[in-house]
Amino acid sequence: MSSNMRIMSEKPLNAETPVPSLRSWITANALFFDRNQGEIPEKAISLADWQLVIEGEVEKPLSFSFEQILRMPKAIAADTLECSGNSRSLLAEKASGNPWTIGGVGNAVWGGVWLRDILGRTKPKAKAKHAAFEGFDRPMGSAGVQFVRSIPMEKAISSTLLAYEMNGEPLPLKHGFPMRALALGWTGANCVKWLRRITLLEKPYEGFFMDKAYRVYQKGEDPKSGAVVTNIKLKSIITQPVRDETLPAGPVTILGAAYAGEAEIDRVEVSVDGGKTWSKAEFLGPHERYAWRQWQYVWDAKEKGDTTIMARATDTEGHQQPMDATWNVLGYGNNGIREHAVPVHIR
Ligand SMILES: Nc1nc2c(c(=O)[nH]1)N[C@H]1C(S)=C(S)[C@@H](COP(=O)(O)O)O[C@H]1N2
Ligand SMILES: [Mo]
Repeated sequence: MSSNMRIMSEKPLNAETPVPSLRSWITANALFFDRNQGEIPEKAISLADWQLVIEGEVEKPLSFSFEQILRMPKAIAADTLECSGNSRSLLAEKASGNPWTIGGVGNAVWGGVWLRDILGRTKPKAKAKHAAFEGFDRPMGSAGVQFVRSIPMEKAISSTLLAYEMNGEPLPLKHGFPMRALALGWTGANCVKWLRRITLLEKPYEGFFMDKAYRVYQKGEDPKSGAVVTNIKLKSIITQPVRDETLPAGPVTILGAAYAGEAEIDRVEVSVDGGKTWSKAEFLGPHERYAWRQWQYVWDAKEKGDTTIMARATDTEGHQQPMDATWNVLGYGNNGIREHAVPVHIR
Protein backbone atom coordinates (compact mmCIF):
# COMPACT_ATOMS: atom_id res chain seq x y z
CA MET A 1 0.00 0.00 0.00
CA SER A 2 1.13 3.50 -0.73
CA SER A 3 3.14 4.65 2.26
CA ASN A 4 1.84 8.21 2.36
CA MET A 5 -1.69 7.19 3.28
CA ARG A 6 -2.45 8.40 6.81
CA ILE A 7 -3.14 5.18 8.66
CA MET A 8 -5.50 5.42 11.63
CA SER A 9 -5.65 1.68 12.32
CA GLU A 10 -4.04 -1.37 10.72
CA LYS A 11 -6.52 -4.04 11.79
CA PRO A 12 -9.03 -3.30 10.55
CA LEU A 13 -7.38 -1.04 7.96
CA ASN A 14 -8.59 2.55 8.21
CA ALA A 15 -6.53 5.09 6.32
CA GLU A 16 -7.10 8.47 4.73
CA THR A 17 -5.93 10.00 1.50
CA PRO A 18 -3.19 12.60 1.97
CA VAL A 19 -4.55 16.09 1.25
CA PRO A 20 -2.38 16.79 -1.87
CA SER A 21 -3.90 13.69 -3.49
CA LEU A 22 -7.37 15.24 -3.21
CA ARG A 23 -6.40 17.88 -5.79
CA SER A 24 -7.25 15.86 -8.87
CA TRP A 25 -10.72 15.01 -10.11
CA ILE A 26 -9.93 11.30 -10.08
CA THR A 27 -8.53 9.82 -6.91
CA ALA A 28 -6.02 7.12 -7.78
CA ASN A 29 -7.01 3.63 -6.62
CA ALA A 30 -3.83 3.22 -4.57
CA LEU A 31 -4.52 6.50 -2.76
CA PHE A 32 -8.26 6.04 -2.26
CA PHE A 33 -9.24 6.03 1.42
CA ASP A 34 -9.76 2.72 3.21
CA ARG A 35 -12.58 2.17 5.66
CA ASN A 36 -13.16 -1.28 7.08
CA GLN A 37 -15.27 -2.70 9.86
CA GLY A 38 -14.03 -6.21 9.16
CA GLU A 39 -10.93 -7.88 7.81
CA ILE A 40 -10.01 -7.33 4.17
CA PRO A 41 -9.91 -10.79 2.53
CA GLU A 42 -6.30 -11.98 2.42
CA LYS A 43 -6.43 -12.83 -1.25
CA ALA A 44 -8.86 -12.23 -4.05
CA ILE A 45 -11.64 -14.80 -4.25
CA SER A 46 -11.48 -16.87 -7.44
CA LEU A 47 -14.12 -15.50 -9.80
CA ALA A 48 -15.29 -19.06 -10.50
CA ASP A 49 -16.12 -19.46 -6.78
CA TRP A 50 -17.93 -16.14 -6.44
CA GLN A 51 -21.63 -15.65 -6.94
CA LEU A 52 -24.17 -13.00 -6.14
CA VAL A 53 -27.34 -14.30 -4.51
CA ILE A 54 -30.61 -12.34 -4.74
CA GLU A 55 -33.35 -13.52 -2.42
CA GLY A 56 -36.07 -12.43 0.00
CA GLU A 57 -39.19 -10.73 -1.34
CA VAL A 58 -38.71 -11.75 -4.97
CA GLU A 59 -40.79 -14.04 -7.20
CA LYS A 60 -37.64 -15.65 -8.55
CA PRO A 61 -34.59 -15.96 -6.29
CA LEU A 62 -31.48 -16.11 -8.47
CA SER A 63 -27.77 -16.35 -8.22
CA PHE A 64 -25.49 -14.69 -10.75
CA SER A 65 -21.99 -15.78 -11.68
CA PHE A 66 -19.36 -13.16 -12.49
CA GLU A 67 -19.47 -14.34 -16.13
CA GLN A 68 -23.21 -13.71 -16.30
CA ILE A 69 -22.81 -10.25 -14.86
CA LEU A 70 -20.10 -9.35 -17.39
CA ARG A 71 -22.52 -10.27 -20.19
CA MET A 72 -25.17 -7.85 -18.92
CA PRO A 73 -25.43 -4.24 -20.16
CA LYS A 74 -22.62 -2.22 -18.65
CA ALA A 75 -22.96 1.07 -16.78
CA ILE A 76 -20.22 3.61 -16.08
CA ALA A 77 -20.68 6.38 -13.53
CA ALA A 78 -18.51 8.81 -11.64
CA ASP A 79 -19.24 8.86 -7.92
CA THR A 80 -17.64 10.64 -5.01
CA LEU A 81 -17.55 8.33 -2.03
CA GLU A 82 -17.27 9.79 1.45
CA CYS A 83 -17.15 8.04 4.80
CA SER A 84 -19.98 9.24 7.07
CA GLY A 85 -17.38 10.11 9.71
CA ASN A 86 -15.10 12.12 7.43
CA SER A 87 -13.88 15.39 9.05
CA ARG A 88 -14.85 14.08 12.48
CA SER A 89 -11.54 15.11 14.07
CA LEU A 90 -12.16 18.72 13.00
CA LEU A 91 -15.22 19.03 15.24
CA ALA A 92 -14.70 21.40 18.16
CA GLU A 93 -16.17 18.82 20.55
CA LYS A 94 -14.66 15.35 20.28
CA ALA A 95 -16.87 12.60 18.81
CA SER A 96 -16.13 8.87 18.86
CA GLY A 97 -14.75 7.05 15.84
CA ASN A 98 -11.79 7.18 13.47
CA PRO A 99 -10.12 10.61 13.62
CA TRP A 100 -10.58 11.55 9.96
CA THR A 101 -9.39 14.95 8.83
CA ILE A 102 -10.64 15.63 5.27
CA GLY A 103 -9.23 12.59 3.48
CA GLY A 104 -12.08 10.13 4.02
CA VAL A 105 -13.38 10.99 0.58
CA GLY A 106 -12.44 10.24 -3.02
CA ASN A 107 -13.82 10.33 -6.53
CA ALA A 108 -13.65 7.49 -9.02
CA VAL A 109 -15.19 6.38 -12.28
CA TRP A 110 -16.87 3.07 -11.61
CA GLY A 111 -17.93 0.40 -14.08
CA GLY A 112 -20.49 -2.28 -13.43
CA VAL A 113 -24.18 -3.05 -13.84
CA TRP A 114 -27.24 -1.20 -12.61
CA LEU A 115 -28.80 -2.95 -9.64
CA ARG A 116 -32.21 -2.39 -11.28
CA ASP A 117 -31.19 -4.70 -14.13
CA ILE A 118 -30.18 -7.46 -11.72
CA LEU A 119 -33.28 -7.03 -9.57
CA GLY A 120 -35.53 -6.91 -12.64
CA ARG A 121 -34.64 -10.51 -13.43
CA THR A 122 -35.73 -11.67 -9.96
CA LYS A 123 -39.14 -9.97 -10.14
CA PRO A 124 -39.33 -8.11 -6.82
CA LYS A 125 -42.66 -8.43 -5.01
CA ALA A 126 -44.72 -5.29 -4.38
CA LYS A 127 -44.06 -5.60 -0.65
CA ALA A 128 -40.28 -5.40 -1.14
CA LYS A 129 -39.40 -1.99 0.32
CA HIS A 130 -35.71 -2.31 1.23
CA ALA A 131 -32.66 -4.00 -0.25
CA ALA A 132 -30.10 -5.40 2.21
CA PHE A 133 -26.51 -5.91 1.02
CA GLU A 134 -24.16 -8.39 2.67
CA GLY A 135 -20.38 -8.45 2.33
CA PHE A 136 -18.16 -11.48 2.88
CA ASP A 137 -15.33 -9.77 4.81
CA ARG A 138 -14.59 -11.53 8.09
CA PRO A 139 -16.11 -9.64 11.04
CA MET A 140 -13.75 -8.02 13.54
CA GLY A 141 -14.18 -6.03 16.71
CA SER A 142 -17.16 -5.45 18.96
CA ALA A 143 -19.89 -5.92 16.35
CA GLY A 144 -18.76 -9.45 15.50
CA VAL A 145 -21.24 -9.69 12.64
CA GLN A 146 -21.13 -9.52 8.86
CA PHE A 147 -21.35 -6.00 7.39
CA VAL A 148 -24.98 -5.73 6.28
CA ARG A 149 -26.71 -2.50 5.29
CA SER A 150 -30.07 -1.88 3.68
CA ILE A 151 -31.29 1.00 1.53
CA PRO A 152 -34.84 1.84 0.38
CA MET A 153 -35.98 0.17 -2.86
CA GLU A 154 -36.42 3.55 -4.59
CA LYS A 155 -32.69 4.22 -4.19
CA ALA A 156 -31.83 0.64 -5.17
CA ILE A 157 -33.86 0.96 -8.37
CA SER A 158 -33.11 4.56 -9.32
CA SER A 159 -29.39 5.00 -8.83
CA THR A 160 -27.45 2.10 -7.35
CA LEU A 161 -24.56 0.61 -9.27
CA LEU A 162 -22.96 -2.76 -8.64
CA ALA A 163 -19.36 -1.95 -9.51
CA TYR A 164 -16.69 -4.39 -10.64
CA GLU A 165 -14.36 -1.74 -12.05
CA MET A 166 -12.70 1.27 -10.43
CA ASN A 167 -10.95 3.87 -12.58
CA GLY A 168 -10.58 1.40 -15.42
CA GLU A 169 -9.15 -1.45 -13.36
CA PRO A 170 -10.82 -4.49 -11.83
CA LEU A 171 -12.17 -3.43 -8.43
CA PRO A 172 -9.10 -3.60 -6.15
CA LEU A 173 -9.15 -6.20 -3.38
CA LYS A 174 -9.34 -3.64 -0.57
CA HIS A 175 -12.20 -1.78 -2.26
CA GLY A 176 -14.39 -4.87 -2.49
CA PHE A 177 -13.19 -7.26 -5.20
CA PRO A 178 -14.95 -8.58 -7.14
CA MET A 179 -18.03 -6.38 -6.67
CA ARG A 180 -19.36 -3.65 -4.44
CA ALA A 181 -22.60 -1.72 -4.20
CA LEU A 182 -22.58 2.03 -4.82
CA ALA A 183 -25.68 3.93 -3.80
CA LEU A 184 -24.64 6.94 -5.87
CA GLY A 185 -24.27 10.12 -3.83
CA TRP A 186 -24.76 8.30 -0.52
CA THR A 187 -22.09 7.82 2.14
CA GLY A 188 -19.67 4.90 2.10
CA ALA A 189 -21.60 2.89 4.67
CA ASN A 190 -24.34 2.45 2.06
CA CYS A 191 -21.87 0.97 -0.39
CA VAL A 192 -21.16 -2.60 0.73
CA LYS A 193 -17.88 -4.13 -0.47
CA TRP A 194 -17.17 -7.83 -1.21
CA LEU A 195 -20.83 -8.19 -2.03
CA ARG A 196 -22.25 -11.73 -1.92
CA ARG A 197 -25.94 -11.39 -1.17
CA ILE A 198 -28.82 -8.96 -1.64
CA THR A 199 -32.02 -9.66 0.25
CA LEU A 200 -35.21 -7.74 -0.44
CA LEU A 201 -37.14 -6.96 2.72
CA GLU A 202 -40.44 -5.43 3.75
CA LYS A 203 -38.69 -3.12 6.22
CA PRO A 204 -35.14 -1.90 6.90
CA TYR A 205 -32.65 -4.59 7.89
CA GLU A 206 -32.10 -4.81 11.64
CA GLY A 207 -28.59 -5.38 12.91
CA PHE A 208 -25.55 -3.69 14.40
CA PHE A 209 -24.55 -1.67 11.33
CA MET A 210 -28.11 -0.39 10.83
CA ASP A 211 -29.17 0.24 14.42
CA LYS A 212 -26.05 1.05 16.45
CA ALA A 213 -23.83 2.72 13.85
CA TYR A 214 -24.55 5.20 11.04
CA ARG A 215 -27.27 6.95 13.04
CA VAL A 216 -27.27 10.63 13.92
CA TYR A 217 -28.14 11.02 17.60
CA GLN A 218 -27.31 13.06 20.69
CA LYS A 219 -25.95 12.01 24.10
CA GLY A 220 -28.52 10.11 26.16
CA GLU A 221 -30.55 9.17 23.07
CA ASP A 222 -31.07 5.64 21.80
CA PRO A 223 -28.93 5.31 18.62
CA LYS A 224 -31.87 3.66 16.87
CA SER A 225 -33.98 6.79 17.40
CA GLY A 226 -31.55 8.76 15.21
CA ALA A 227 -31.77 9.21 11.45
CA VAL A 228 -29.89 6.73 9.26
CA VAL A 229 -26.98 8.32 7.39
CA THR A 230 -27.84 8.37 3.68
CA ASN A 231 -27.07 11.28 1.30
CA ILE A 232 -23.61 12.88 1.44
CA LYS A 233 -23.92 16.39 2.85
CA LEU A 234 -23.18 19.61 1.00
CA LYS A 235 -19.56 20.46 1.64
CA SER A 236 -16.42 22.10 0.33
CA ILE A 237 -12.88 21.28 1.32
CA ILE A 238 -9.69 23.26 0.82
CA THR A 239 -6.85 21.12 -0.48
CA GLN A 240 -4.24 23.84 -1.13
CA PRO A 241 -2.71 25.49 0.81
CA VAL A 242 -2.71 23.02 3.67
CA ARG A 243 -3.30 23.94 7.30
CA ASP A 244 -0.68 26.22 8.80
CA GLU A 245 1.28 26.58 5.61
CA THR A 246 3.59 29.59 5.42
CA LEU A 247 3.43 31.40 2.09
CA PRO A 248 5.13 34.41 0.55
CA ALA A 249 2.98 37.51 -0.02
CA GLY A 250 1.54 37.68 -3.54
CA PRO A 251 -0.88 35.51 -5.50
CA VAL A 252 -1.95 32.34 -3.68
CA THR A 253 -3.70 29.64 -5.69
CA ILE A 254 -6.36 28.15 -3.43
CA LEU A 255 -7.60 24.73 -4.55
CA GLY A 256 -10.46 22.66 -3.28
CA ALA A 257 -13.30 20.29 -4.02
CA ALA A 258 -17.02 20.58 -3.38
CA TYR A 259 -19.64 17.87 -3.32
CA ALA A 260 -23.25 17.39 -2.37
CA GLY A 261 -24.25 13.74 -2.81
CA GLU A 262 -27.39 13.58 -4.93
CA ALA A 263 -27.62 17.37 -5.13
CA GLU A 264 -25.70 19.54 -7.57
CA ILE A 265 -23.13 22.14 -6.61
CA ASP A 266 -24.05 25.58 -7.93
CA ARG A 267 -21.13 27.61 -6.65
CA VAL A 268 -18.23 27.77 -4.25
CA GLU A 269 -17.13 31.00 -2.63
CA VAL A 270 -13.98 31.78 -0.71
CA SER A 271 -13.46 34.18 2.19
CA VAL A 272 -10.13 35.38 3.54
CA ASP A 273 -11.62 37.80 6.08
CA GLY A 274 -13.37 35.45 8.48
CA GLY A 275 -16.58 35.24 6.48
CA LYS A 276 -17.29 38.96 6.04
CA THR A 277 -16.86 38.95 2.27
CA TRP A 278 -16.96 36.10 -0.22
CA SER A 279 -15.55 35.75 -3.74
CA LYS A 280 -16.64 33.21 -6.30
CA ALA A 281 -14.27 30.36 -7.11
CA GLU A 282 -13.87 28.94 -10.60
CA PHE A 283 -14.67 25.29 -11.38
CA LEU A 284 -12.01 23.04 -12.88
CA GLY A 285 -12.29 19.81 -14.79
CA PRO A 286 -15.16 17.41 -15.46
CA HIS A 287 -18.73 17.98 -14.34
CA GLU A 288 -20.58 14.75 -13.66
CA ARG A 289 -23.61 14.01 -11.56
CA TYR A 290 -22.61 12.47 -8.17
CA ALA A 291 -19.00 13.57 -8.60
CA TRP A 292 -17.25 16.40 -6.84
CA ARG A 293 -16.29 19.64 -8.57
CA GLN A 294 -12.70 20.71 -8.29
CA TRP A 295 -12.36 24.48 -7.91
CA GLN A 296 -9.76 27.22 -7.57
CA TYR A 297 -9.55 30.80 -6.46
CA VAL A 298 -6.48 32.99 -6.82
CA TRP A 299 -6.12 35.22 -3.80
CA ASP A 300 -3.79 38.19 -3.95
CA ALA A 301 -2.30 38.05 -0.46
CA LYS A 302 -0.84 41.51 -0.19
CA GLU A 303 -0.45 41.84 3.55
CA LYS A 304 1.79 39.81 5.82
CA GLY A 305 0.13 38.15 8.77
CA ASP A 306 -2.07 35.24 9.80
CA THR A 307 -5.27 34.58 7.89
CA THR A 308 -7.87 31.86 7.78
CA ILE A 309 -9.20 30.72 4.42
CA MET A 310 -12.83 29.60 4.31
CA ALA A 311 -14.81 27.95 1.52
CA ARG A 312 -18.59 27.80 1.21
CA ALA A 313 -20.58 25.62 -1.18
CA THR A 314 -24.15 26.27 -2.36
CA ASP A 315 -26.27 23.75 -4.26
CA THR A 316 -28.61 24.43 -7.18
CA GLU A 317 -31.62 24.42 -4.82
CA GLY A 318 -30.08 27.24 -2.82
CA HIS A 319 -28.99 25.21 0.20
CA GLN A 320 -25.79 26.51 1.69
CA GLN A 321 -23.14 24.82 3.74
CA PRO A 322 -23.58 25.82 7.41
CA MET A 323 -21.02 28.01 9.20
CA ASP A 324 -20.86 25.44 12.03
CA ALA A 325 -21.37 21.68 11.97
CA THR A 326 -24.20 20.00 13.88
CA TRP A 327 -22.51 17.84 16.48
CA ASN A 328 -23.70 14.27 17.11
CA VAL A 329 -22.31 11.40 19.20
CA LEU A 330 -20.61 9.62 16.28
CA GLY A 331 -19.53 12.84 14.59
CA TYR A 332 -21.21 12.15 11.25
CA GLY A 333 -21.67 14.62 8.44
CA ASN A 334 -19.31 17.38 9.57
CA ASN A 335 -19.72 19.98 6.84
CA GLY A 336 -19.14 23.14 8.84
CA ILE A 337 -17.41 26.03 7.05
CA ARG A 338 -15.53 26.97 10.22
CA GLU A 339 -14.39 23.42 10.93
CA HIS A 340 -12.93 23.24 7.43
CA ALA A 341 -11.23 26.64 7.48
CA VAL A 342 -7.50 26.57 6.77
CA PRO A 343 -5.16 28.89 8.71
CA VAL A 344 -2.17 30.20 6.76
CA HIS A 345 0.71 32.53 7.48
CA ILE A 346 1.78 35.14 4.93
CA ARG A 347 5.39 36.12 5.43
N1 LIG B 1 -18.29 -5.39 3.38
C1 LIG B 1 -18.01 -4.18 3.82
N2 LIG B 1 -18.41 -3.11 3.11
C2 LIG B 1 -18.14 -1.86 3.52
C3 LIG B 1 -17.47 -1.63 4.75
C4 LIG B 1 -17.05 -2.77 5.49
O1 LIG B 1 -16.43 -2.66 6.55
N3 LIG B 1 -17.33 -4.01 4.99
N4 LIG B 1 -17.24 -0.33 5.17
C5 LIG B 1 -18.14 0.68 4.61
C6 LIG B 1 -17.75 2.05 4.91
S1 LIG B 1 -18.16 2.63 6.45
C7 LIG B 1 -17.18 2.87 3.97
S2 LIG B 1 -16.88 4.50 4.28
C8 LIG B 1 -16.82 2.36 2.64
C9 LIG B 1 -15.36 2.60 2.35
O2 LIG B 1 -15.00 2.15 1.08
P1 LIG B 1 -13.48 2.11 0.64
O3 LIG B 1 -12.68 1.40 1.69
O4 LIG B 1 -13.48 1.44 -0.68
O5 LIG B 1 -13.05 3.55 0.52
O6 LIG B 1 -17.08 0.97 2.51
C10 LIG B 1 -18.28 0.54 3.11
N5 LIG B 1 -18.53 -0.82 2.75
MO1 LIG C 1 -17.84 4.93 6.46
